[in-house]
Amino acid sequence: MLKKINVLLMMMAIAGLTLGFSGCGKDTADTEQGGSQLEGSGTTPQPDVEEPVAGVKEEPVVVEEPVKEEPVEVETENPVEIEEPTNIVAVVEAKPEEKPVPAGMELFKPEIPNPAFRGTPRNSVIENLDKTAPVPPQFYAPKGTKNLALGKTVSASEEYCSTGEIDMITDGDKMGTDETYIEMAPELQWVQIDLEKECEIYGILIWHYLMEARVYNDVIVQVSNDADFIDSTTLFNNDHDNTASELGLGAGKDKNYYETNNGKLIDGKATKARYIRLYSAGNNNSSYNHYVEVEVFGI
Ligand SMILES: [Ca+2]
Ligand SMILES: [Ca+2]
Repeated sequence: MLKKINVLLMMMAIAGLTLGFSGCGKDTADTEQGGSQLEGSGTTPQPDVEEPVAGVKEEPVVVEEPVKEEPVEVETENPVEIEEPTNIVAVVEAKPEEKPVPAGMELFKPEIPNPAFRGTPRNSVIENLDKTAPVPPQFYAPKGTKNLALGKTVSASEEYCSTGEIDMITDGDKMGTDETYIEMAPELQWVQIDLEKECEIYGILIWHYLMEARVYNDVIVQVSNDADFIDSTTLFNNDHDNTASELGLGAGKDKNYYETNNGKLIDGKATKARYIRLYSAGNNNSSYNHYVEVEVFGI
């Protein structure tokens, strides 16, 4: 009997211990949890986060695009231009636009025909050649200046042309076709335009031939008030070797040149004259002489 009571007491004691340990475990867990809360609030304070209020829409936050700054171009003073290698050795003269306009003058830019070269350029050795790149003609002249040669009478050193008619030189047609040029006899020949009265001449523009780049020999341009040119003014003379010595002008100081659709502009130098005479002595392709158009600008 006593033995049963002891066993019963022992069982009760064990049950009591088990219950006691369970309670201690719960207490320990609570203590650890509270410890971590203190630790968090003590070292890194959390920002107050506003809870969204039901029914109130938050305004969308507009994020501005970053402004891209344009790259700043830095201007360099006196930029150095590297010229392409070229066989053109002469210096191109300053264009009239780059100079102040003379009082009472206007800049004239005569109309030029379209380029009309055909075939392969001829490879000729030309003495006394102007290697300046051809540029469209332009010059200063008084207001009212116009082409006085248009439709005017033309005479020549020979009465008939082998191709075309002599008055085609002043008919205003300067297209580069087979029908627009005249062909005159070989060697030194001349054509002459009568302006019908004395005029002040500022520019003489010549197209000999448009379908091939040619150099015409002994291009001599004179003006006069005398139809026979006994007393005359020479405005251009590229007979550098004086092969046209029969004219008694001596060697010319102007250069030979390749003629393009820009024609050849001769400075009239405001010379007062009624007649214009133009010489030539064949070209680098043939001994024949040709003209498409001659314009005489003046008042
Ligand atoms: Ca013509
Ligand atoms: Ca010559």
